[in-house]
Amino acid sequence: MAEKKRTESSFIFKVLLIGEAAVGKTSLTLKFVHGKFKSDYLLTVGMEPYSKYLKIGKDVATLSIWDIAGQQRFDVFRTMFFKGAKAALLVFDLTRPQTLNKLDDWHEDLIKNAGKDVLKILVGNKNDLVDLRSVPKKDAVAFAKKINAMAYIETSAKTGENVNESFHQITTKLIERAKK
Ligand code: G3D
Ligand code: MG
Repeated sequence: MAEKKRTESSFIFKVLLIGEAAVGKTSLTLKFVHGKFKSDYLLTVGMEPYSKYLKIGKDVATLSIWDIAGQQRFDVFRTMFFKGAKAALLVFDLTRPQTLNKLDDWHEDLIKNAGKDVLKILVGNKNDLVDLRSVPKKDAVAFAKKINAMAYIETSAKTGENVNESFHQITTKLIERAKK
């Protein structure tokens, strides 16, 4: 009797980008989704999620990517934003140390609203601004460890460095988890 062989499976994951204003959340999202930097749509207006289809090995996954606008942090939409999220990129700006410090609050919000099992990756963005860099790698690594993030990655939405890698890493892990 012929048995149908399972060759691929598909998954849908809600992924959040959180962090202070102007760290590059929208830029990273657009770079990943459209491959572009500095588009006309940089302003985060609402909460319309972006959708991206990814193929990793034999698996396919659709990411529903939610990029929050800073000012929405305290309003009623927050519940909707966090609800059902499976993973989050906690983003800070490598040229502004206070944006890393502030991730403590964002992390607290995340856990409170999305649960403690949400997968986290710490992202230090604007890696291209080498001369302005003011966050030592060890500080970021220490924070990643403290919040139990799966990784710390330095990115540039401008050059594209490590942008795909960040989303791929998180998706690979999400698929792994979903299969368990
Ligand atoms: P946000 O969504 O987190 O608020 P944005 O941040 O994506 O709107 O980005 C804020 C500003 O930082 C934008 O500049 C954007 O172009 C810039 N930016 C984002 N990522 C990078 C990066 O990796 N490198 C550099 N050099 N700049 C980046 P403007 O001037 O449009 O306000
Ligand atoms: Mg934005």
